Amino acid sequence: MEVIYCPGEHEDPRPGRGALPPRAWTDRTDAKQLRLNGDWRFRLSPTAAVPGGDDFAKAAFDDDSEQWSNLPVPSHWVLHGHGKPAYVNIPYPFPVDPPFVPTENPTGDYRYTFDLPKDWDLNSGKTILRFDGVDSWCKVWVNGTLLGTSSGSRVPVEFVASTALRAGANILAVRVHQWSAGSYLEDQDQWWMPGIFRDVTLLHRPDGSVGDHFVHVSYDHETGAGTLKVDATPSGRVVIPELGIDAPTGTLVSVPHVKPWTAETPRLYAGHLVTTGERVSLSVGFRTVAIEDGVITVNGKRILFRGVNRHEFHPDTGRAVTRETMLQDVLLMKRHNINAVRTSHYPPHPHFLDLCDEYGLWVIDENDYETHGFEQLNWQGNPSSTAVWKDALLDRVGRMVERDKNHPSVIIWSLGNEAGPGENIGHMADWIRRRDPSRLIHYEGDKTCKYVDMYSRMYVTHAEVDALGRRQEDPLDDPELDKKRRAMPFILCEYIHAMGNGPGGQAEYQRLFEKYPRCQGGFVWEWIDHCFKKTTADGREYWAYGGDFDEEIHDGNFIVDGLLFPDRTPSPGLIEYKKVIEPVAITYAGNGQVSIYNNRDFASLDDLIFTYKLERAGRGIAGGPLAVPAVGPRQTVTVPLPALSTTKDEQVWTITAVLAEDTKWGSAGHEVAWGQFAATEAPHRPLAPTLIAPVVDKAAGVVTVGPAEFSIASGQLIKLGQLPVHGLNLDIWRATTDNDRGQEYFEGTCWADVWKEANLDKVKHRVNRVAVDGNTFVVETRAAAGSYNRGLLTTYTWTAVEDNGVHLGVKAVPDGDWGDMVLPRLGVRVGLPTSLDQVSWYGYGPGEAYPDTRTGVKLGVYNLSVDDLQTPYVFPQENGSRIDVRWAELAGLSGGLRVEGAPLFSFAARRWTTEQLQAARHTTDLVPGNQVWLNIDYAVNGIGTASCGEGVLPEHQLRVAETEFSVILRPT
Ligand code: IPT
Repeated sequence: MEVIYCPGEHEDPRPGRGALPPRAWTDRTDAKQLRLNGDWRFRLSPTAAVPGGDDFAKAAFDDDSEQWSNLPVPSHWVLHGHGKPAYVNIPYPFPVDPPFVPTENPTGDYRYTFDLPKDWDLNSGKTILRFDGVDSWCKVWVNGTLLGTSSGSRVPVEFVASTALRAGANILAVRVHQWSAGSYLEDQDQWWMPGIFRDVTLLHRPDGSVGDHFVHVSYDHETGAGTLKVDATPSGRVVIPELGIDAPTGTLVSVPHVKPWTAETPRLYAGHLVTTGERVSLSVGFRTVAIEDGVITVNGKRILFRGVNRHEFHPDTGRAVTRETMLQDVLLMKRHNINAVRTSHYPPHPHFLDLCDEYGLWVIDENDYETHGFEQLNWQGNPSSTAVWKDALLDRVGRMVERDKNHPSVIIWSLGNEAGPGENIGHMADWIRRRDPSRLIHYEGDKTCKYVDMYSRMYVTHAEVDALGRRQEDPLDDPELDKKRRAMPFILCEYIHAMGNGPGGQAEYQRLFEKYPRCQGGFVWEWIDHCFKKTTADGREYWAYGGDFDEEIHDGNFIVDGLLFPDRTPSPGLIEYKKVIEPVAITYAGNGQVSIYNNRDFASLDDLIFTYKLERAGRGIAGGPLAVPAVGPRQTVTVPLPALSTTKDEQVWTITAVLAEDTKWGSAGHEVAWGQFAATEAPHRPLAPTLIAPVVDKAAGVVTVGPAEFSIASGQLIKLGQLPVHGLNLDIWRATTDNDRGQEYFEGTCWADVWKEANLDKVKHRVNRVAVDGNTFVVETRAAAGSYNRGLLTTYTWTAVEDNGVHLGVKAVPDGDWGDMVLPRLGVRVGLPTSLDQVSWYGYGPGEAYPDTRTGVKLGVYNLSVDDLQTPYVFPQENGSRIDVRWAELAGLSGGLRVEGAPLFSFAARRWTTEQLQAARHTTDLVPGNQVWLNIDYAVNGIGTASCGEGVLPEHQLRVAETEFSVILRPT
């Protein structure tokens, strides 16, 4: 047999060939650099075996044929009309046969012609070609000379290009395979998107230029002194003018007084490293990371992570994100009180870390490593435990550490995500410990914490976090390991899953982090929805998710789980998170005083100014600055509030803390924290009935109660004043949320399934009796779902009240066997004319809120259109409910409706029915109908975070029980 083709080197599990050893990354140097980003020539082939072999790499190759077109670099070719992106969460999209990948292996050939600048000196030093990210495997030639190969999509690779280059025009050729042995190591929950997706740069390395440099720092919080040692090859001098440092590399320099770097006070000292051939800029941040008494400390203080997991994503460009987008992310994080990022699940573009240094964010830098798909094979053959992968794993973790080691923001190295257990995890940890003992090591998959420095988990329930806080977790079999793990700090590397409406239960987690020193906070899963724009046949845009690109295997909308919508608009979940993690706790201290607690770990509150506002029945009556004395980290002050005049109305204090001056990340006046509490509560005074009896007109078949007109036959409200009203009935259904549908990861109840099985979405209303009873009109019904004997005996009692109103009392009494059912909602729904398109209310807002997602909303008077009341979740679901509303008015061109609580209600208004909302798969499926549907709720069920995590906590569940509630309706 003569073998004439054998697939390929891209299936070799070992690291690529020909690369230079990894080193610290910087683009701040006086050595010449040439970005090779731009329009490249590109050809896509369906398999790795491309006809013509490597011919395309030859300088003389003709790339003008019709197979070739232009493609921007950096980019993913699947976002430029060559194939499609594909989303899978856990399983591999190809057969698991490591290290082999399918023959069907989209392969991109790239060619780029560039002129070497005239002053580029090829005769001295070296010229290096660097790729910052190529997904997933590449082979590189310059002018037909092979430089090497690389795997490891999100770590850089450098090749020496000097001898292959020539003055004038040069041709760079790159072959990229979508699938390679490395794909087995890159099974992250994200879109599969191949291509050269980060910068390509040519670097001149003059003789005597810096090969590698390592900035070692420390800070002694007791003395205020710092140390600095910069190791470099070759040696040179380190100059930090501001500190008077001008010292040889390799020497330990003590600085008696230095300002430390923290995420709250990101003090950097500018300087440079000078060798005979190069001058590299340095940004030095002095800090010491440690574990002391079982907690993670920086500069001697326990820190608390208020974090997010950030994937790199932009809806137009995928993981090829611009520096503007990186900055936008950092600004959004800072403006929402976020202080930490886990770079899930790979090292980000290196510039992002420069921004974290500069703006102040704690970083867990994560290795580009996940093998989650092996879980369903019981981790058999898993690279973490298979010797053949050891070198590849050491290679990629090394490329991360070497690249990022000079960032003060990086305080923790993470070995990867969801890659099971195994000794290769230990090899990576050992290597890091030897190379960089100044930082901590994280890996959630090391369940026994054999190799890591902290106990990390994901999606743990509140109850378990509480136990962990007390160091009362279930023991490990091995007593030694158990002792070690129990003494460790605890973090949630992922928690509160921001999928769809929610996540609920955030405030309850935060309380645990603040209660137990061991619990050092967590990282929300995740920062942004990963969706691409698509257009319907009639030209309307929507956000596409898994399955929208004809993927054979996909995980649907599980990729739509961010605190930001795909266009980076903050979701209600982010507004909630901002409030839950705010760095100042402002609460009522009693006796007309407000308590102000500085919840920061390092900084004072000197950058903030405080104001107060007093509102009466939602209208501002007083306000002004509030003088707050200096308050150090973790200290409290109490401040008197101005004197109050008494009134019969509800009065509310709102105290806000805003930036006093413009900062790098926010303008003066930006709200950082706030507190709101009652000044005087309004006693609830029931309205006096008018004592006007209902008027019965049997001939016309109607009954009139004050402004309300009813049908005798159906008992239904048909008119309110001049306003036609449609189908006011008890309503217990909501379009299920991702969290209602959840419990995939936790054992527990998936309420959406229980509700559907119980037909709660198909409630029928039977009228038992329509009666006039003194001054009231009474309609007795039984609201019940098909197929079962359970129902709610529902009585509507209507009474005319003063000022042309009608009081509706609803009593719902469970009938039949409800078990321990929870209801989606309990209230009434009514159809109104579409002209009622403006809503104002006095209650919490301006955004939506549910019982367990209501921390971020404030009591006030708000106005929004019906359209703007909707939260446009990418996957349509229940949304837009406003909580604890005192009154709401729907108005339009002609006539309107006012609803008054007796005392409180929740409401939602939308131009489609709940049934349409339930059926929709994309926002474009929601088409306004001929009614505005108003839900007036006594209560709604909580939200929870069961799409991946814990369900609704018992105190936020709406249990079936006998219930009475009332509202007053008035035509306006
Ligand atoms: C966890 C993953 O680490 C993360 O990448 C993401 O997939 C998240 O879940 C859900 O969106 S793993 C899960 C089994 C808890």
